[in-house]
Amino acid sequence: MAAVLPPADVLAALPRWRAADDPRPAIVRELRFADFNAAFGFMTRVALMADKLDHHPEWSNVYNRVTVVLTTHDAGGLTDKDLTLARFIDDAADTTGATA
Ligand code: H2B
Repeated sequence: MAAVLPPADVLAALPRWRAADDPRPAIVRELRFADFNAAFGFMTRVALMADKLDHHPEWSNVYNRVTVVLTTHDAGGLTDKDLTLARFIDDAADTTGATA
């Protein structure tokens, strides 16, 4: 199983993420896109990668806004898997024109 990382280390490596309001060690990023089409395009990219990595986000979407929470359920904390998916999400957000 992946090793649990200190949340402060994970957050230091991911400037666009913050600690989630959650009893578990978890990180969150709130994104905004031009419209629903862009938001769903972003989610589609992330969904395909998440399934490939076997590491899935907890997320919600309202029109052009997407909130993503990452944590590793199996490990009970943050791991390299969250770092990897968060970095992919940051890249996908840039590519899809996220404004926040
Ligand atoms: N996603 C997340 N975020 N954490 C997990 O521990 C996890 C997952 N485990 N996706 C995977 C699926 C697991 O349950 C399967 C059985 O490997």
